[in-house]
Amino acid sequence: MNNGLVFSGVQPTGNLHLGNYLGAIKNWVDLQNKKKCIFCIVDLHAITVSENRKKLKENSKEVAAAYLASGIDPKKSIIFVQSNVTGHSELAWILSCHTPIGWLNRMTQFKDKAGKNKEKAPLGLYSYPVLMAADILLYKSSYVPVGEDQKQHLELCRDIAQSFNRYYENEFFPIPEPIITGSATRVMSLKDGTKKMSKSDPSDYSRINLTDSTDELRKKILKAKTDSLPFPDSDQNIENRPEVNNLINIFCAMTDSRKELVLKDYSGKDFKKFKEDLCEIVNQKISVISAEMKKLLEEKGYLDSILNDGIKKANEIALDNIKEIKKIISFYRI
Ligand code: AQP
Repeated sequence: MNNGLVFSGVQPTGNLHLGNYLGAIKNWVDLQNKKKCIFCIVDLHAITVSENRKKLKENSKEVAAAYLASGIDPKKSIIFVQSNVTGHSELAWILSCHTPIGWLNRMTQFKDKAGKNKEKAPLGLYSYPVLMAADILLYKSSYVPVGEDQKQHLELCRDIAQSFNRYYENEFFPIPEPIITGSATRVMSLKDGTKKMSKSDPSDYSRINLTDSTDELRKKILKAKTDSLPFPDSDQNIENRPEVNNLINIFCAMTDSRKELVLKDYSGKDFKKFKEDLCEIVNQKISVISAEMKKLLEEKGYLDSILNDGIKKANEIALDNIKEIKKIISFYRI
């Protein structure tokens, strides 16, 4: 049955960026006023990449601070750290038994992240999408707000849910719907408009971090790659200009404006003026978020108490659902 519940998460891998904010967190803030939401800090996912295994505790707190500073309200939404609710790993195993290897072989994120070293990549990186399906289905979630990059994983999650339901001839798992909204569902690197903005890009100039100072983000935006053509006056003039398109999308998403209005406002003006205005707009939002994050991280015990409360609430739902799932599978019970 569709319970209308929303589930999403971010990996505690440091350096949350504008892509995470515009592609995911910003949309969550609106959703929490309409639906019951669970926002997870997915640390089990973070350990699939060896460089991310350090500073997990600090990074988890930083993500929690980013959630709160961006406007997630712990009175309305459940906020917790994944590894504290054992149901995620338990369900991941069960679902892995309902996931043909051929489905996983199609996942492009594994191919991108494993690169040429596929044979040496950890099994966890390969089965990452099954854990993601478990995260969502553990709460029988109906909606999953994510950036465009997670669309394929969401489709797999739907296939896994259907496969389980079909096998046990019931409708236990709702088939979750992705919510991919806003003008910046895929924020691209500031240095290469064909690559997604990412925490793991070696160049810090490729992304705007939520903790960047005014100076840093100004330098990054002013240096962002564009081209020698004039500012576009229509969608047609953006074709084959991925860097320009990216900056305009960021502008639209930050100001909640329609693209045609932005194109009309800036057509005929030079990029310098547009970039100056973009610095101002991004800085207004990011400086408030980063100042609030700093305050929350310095406040002893506050984040721990929010996360503890979230863990208890998430566990209550997870334990009930795991019990039901085990009954459906008919595992032996005393
Ligand atoms: N560039 C992006 N544009 C729009 N949305 C994005 N998201 C990530 N990058 C972009 C969305 O943010 C949410 C959390 O992502 P994540 O941190 O859990 O994992 P990720 O997608 O792997 O992010 P990164 O930055 O690319 O991390 P690394 O470099 O470690 O792999 C998701 O909803 C995602 O769609």
